[in-house]
Amino acid sequence: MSKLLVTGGNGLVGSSINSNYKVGREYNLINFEDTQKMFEKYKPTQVIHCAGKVGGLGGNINYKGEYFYDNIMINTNVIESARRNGVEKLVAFLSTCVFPDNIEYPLIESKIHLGEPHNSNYPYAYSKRMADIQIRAYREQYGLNYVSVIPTNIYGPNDNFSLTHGHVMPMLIHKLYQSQQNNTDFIVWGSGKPLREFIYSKDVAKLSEWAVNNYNELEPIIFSPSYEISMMDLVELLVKEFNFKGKVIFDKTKPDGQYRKPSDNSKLKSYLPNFKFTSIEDGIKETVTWFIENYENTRK
Ligand code: GFB
Repeated sequence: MSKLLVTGGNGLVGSSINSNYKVGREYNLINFEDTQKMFEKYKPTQVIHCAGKVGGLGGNINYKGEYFYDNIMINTNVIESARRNGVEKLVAFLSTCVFPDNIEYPLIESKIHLGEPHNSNYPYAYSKRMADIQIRAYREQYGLNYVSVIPTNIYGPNDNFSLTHGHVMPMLIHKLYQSQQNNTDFIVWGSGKPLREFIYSKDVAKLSEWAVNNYNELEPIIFSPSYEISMMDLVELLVKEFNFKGKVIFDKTKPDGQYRKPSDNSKLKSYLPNFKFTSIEDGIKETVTWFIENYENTRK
């Protein structure tokens, strides 16, 4: 009987994964003994490892030491403890920000280690690259069928709507909600020119459930709809969703971060040619509805 454990089980992706065994912050995965306790209690055969210290541009720029230390400890502990506790299959999460900054686009899986990541998030990026290295080493020495997946910018219900550390989608949704409530200007960071690819959290949940049972390659796999949108156009979609009539201001004193990170999803399509990604319009509608309905209790 397979038993699937989800780390980061209350988070953006973990909360959408179909499993009876989910852990949130009950265990401190930065601590190896505590990580062992989690595995000894649940004795899983499979793991989808979603836990990590994640955040948007602001968080990554201002807390580089923590983003490196927390993630390298969490990933190293979970992958090693899984091995020691006989876990047969583990899926770890990377992100398209781990790719090199100056490289020929589009991003494909084989380019992951071919250069320095963007300066805004290199500590997070390298800590995630090391999870790929640890998995490769464990496949070679122990013959373990552990794999990693590379989603683009994820958004959806149960995200962190923090006004300082948040990713662009949840942060703009929270700010727009406040501007609407308080009749204030809607402040957007940067020039609006950068491009991003967004994937809905429920699509990532479905794809990681597929990967735990069907993806067995050494090389990671990109989870992406391979559709880029500018921050300017994203703002237009959000303003339309809120029917916001107030002033929109682009604060150019705030960072733009990496200009773009366009990814190629041909490998995923070769496995799942008919996978239907949720459109950004539908994903935004569901996320905004969820945020307004859960405003008091949501992470922010
Ligand atoms: O999502 P985000 O914070 O992270 O920012 P990255 C995406 C883009 O949105 C940047 C612009 O170009 C920002 O300048 N932006 C506009 C805003 N207004 C806002 C705002 O109010 N808040 C935020 N946060 N952005 C992260 C990496 O990079 O991507 C992480 O740092 C991780 O490590 C994550 O990989 C997926 O896409 O720039």
